[in-house]
Parts: sequence; structure tokens; C-alpha cells
Amino acid sequence: MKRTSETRSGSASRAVRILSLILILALALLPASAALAESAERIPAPSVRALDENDAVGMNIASFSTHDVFGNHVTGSVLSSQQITVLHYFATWSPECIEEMDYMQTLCDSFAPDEVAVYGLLFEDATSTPAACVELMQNSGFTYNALRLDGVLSSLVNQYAMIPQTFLVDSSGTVIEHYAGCLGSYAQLESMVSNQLGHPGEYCMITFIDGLTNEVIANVAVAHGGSTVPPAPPEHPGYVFSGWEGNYQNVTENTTVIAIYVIDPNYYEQGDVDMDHSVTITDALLVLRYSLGLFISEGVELYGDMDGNGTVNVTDALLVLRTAIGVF
Ligand SMILES: [Ca+2]
Ligand SMILES: [Ca+2]
Repeated sequence: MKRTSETRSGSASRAVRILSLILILALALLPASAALAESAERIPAPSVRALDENDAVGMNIASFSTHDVFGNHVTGSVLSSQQITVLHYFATWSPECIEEMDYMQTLCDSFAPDEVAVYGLLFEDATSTPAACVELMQNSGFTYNALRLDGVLSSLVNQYAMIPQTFLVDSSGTVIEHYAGCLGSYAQLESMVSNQLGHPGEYCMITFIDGLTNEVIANVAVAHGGSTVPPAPPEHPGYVFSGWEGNYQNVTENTTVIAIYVIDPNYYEQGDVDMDHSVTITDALLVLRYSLGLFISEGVELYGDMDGNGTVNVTDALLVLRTAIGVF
């Protein structure tokens, strides 16, 4: 019993002597290590979805002069008769387009004539002709008009090689919103139009901020009254993302939304081998004793291998010590 106690006491004082030696070594390594820490600093660039990413938005098409599918002359002056004109680029042979034409008719039926009007923009080829369009619209009961493309309307739709496309245009003839591809539903179209009504062309900026680092995660522009889907929150070791603080739905002014994080109670920093949520000289001593075969603990095995080489030895003890005294 006595002998054991002496052995323990002898081991402990030997450990403290080695630890002192390690401490001197650690301090000697200070300048080189500090330089290393500096070079490891990262400066992430915020991701920005700019308003001008879509070339069609901002384009003025009031100078178009064309014919409708019935042969009547139509000019850009028709755009000034209502707050918003929806232009729907379509082909008569496309089932997706025909489904959207149904949405367009519902839109005409749901809003007052001084608020919203719809014009189809016909893609023309051997099959999708003005005659085919007249037949389709009459058979389907579509009452809005469809236009043939002149140079101005061609340059609008040809920015994206895609059918269908939907454009929202204000009463001055300026494109305020562009959707390339198939609409998900009538509700999506109605929401696009409703958001712009009363505030045509007005956008709000939603800035997503990382609540831990104060860095900008993303800037998203939405139409007045519009909504967005938040970006993926950055991961931070030792913390759990708990939610977004702020509003990103039905937004009517520029706004900030913050990613909130809480401390993860199940997370232990590397080197915190006694699992008390801080790395101290005690942890370094425990790793040292473990590496000398004087001590065994699950904490050391889980969090003691500082250099990740698969074993816990005196090097790891030194690294824990440097963490504990803030010398990296
Ligand atoms: Ca600790
Ligand atoms: Ca190691």
C-alpha cells in the first residue's frame, strides 16, 4: 500500500518535471507557431444574388410594333393601359405551355383590366403557327391575345433559349420580373403578380447574417412583399444551429435575418480530455500520464489525439498544453 503510494507520488513528480520541460519547449516554439495561426485566418466572400443577374429585367420593350395572331397591328402603347402586363412566351405544341396558358386565362379572369393584362408571345415554326394558335385559343376558350415576335420582342425572349418564359412588365414598358421555365402552379404566377401590384419593380434586400461570426451568408433580393428560402446555415463545431431570427416571408422592406446558434452540450473540444468544457493544464497532464502508461481514460482516447496520428503520446500532451496556454 505504502509502496504503491510512493510510486504514484514518484510518477507524479516525474510527470511535473517533464511537463515543465514541455512548457519551456512550447514557449520556445511561440514565434513560428504564431505566424502559422495568422496564415490560417480565413476571409470568406459573401455570396450575393444581384438584381442585375437577369439581363431581361430592366429592359424596356415599349417600342415593339407587331401583329397579333389575327393580323391586327399592336404596339407597345398597350402596356400603359394596366399596372402590369404579363407576357407569356409559348409554343402551341408544348403541353407545359398549354397548361400555363390555362394559368394565364385564370389570371385575366382574377384581376381587374386596369391592374393586369396578359399577352401570349408566339414561338413560330412549321407547327406552331399563328393559325394553329388561333385554333388552340378558340378551342380552349382563351380570351387574351397572342402576339407575333418583332425585333424587340425577339431580343427579349432570345436571352434564354427556353420555352416557356414569363415576363412581368410595368406600365412604362420596363421588364420588372422574368421567369424562365415552367411555372410550378397557378399560385406561383398569382403570387408573382400580386407582389408586384401596387409596388411594380420595387425590390427588398434580405441579408442573412451568421450570428456567431457576424459574416454575411447571403444577400437575396425579392419583389416587394415576396418571400425567399433561407440559405444553408454555416456549421460551427461546438454549436448547434437553432433557427433564423428575423423575417424572410412577405417582406416589405430591406431586412436582416440572423442565424442563431446555441452551445452543443455533447461537444468536447479536442484536448478537453476530462470533459469539463475547457482545455487546461490539467488536461495536458492527463494526456502526459496516459502517454507514460500511468493513466487510462475514455476522455483521453476520444479527445487526446491532437495531431490525429492514431496514438496518444507526449507530442499530444505538448499540443494540449499549448492549447491550454493559448500558444498555437
Ligand atoms: Ca478540460
Ligand atoms: Ca497523436
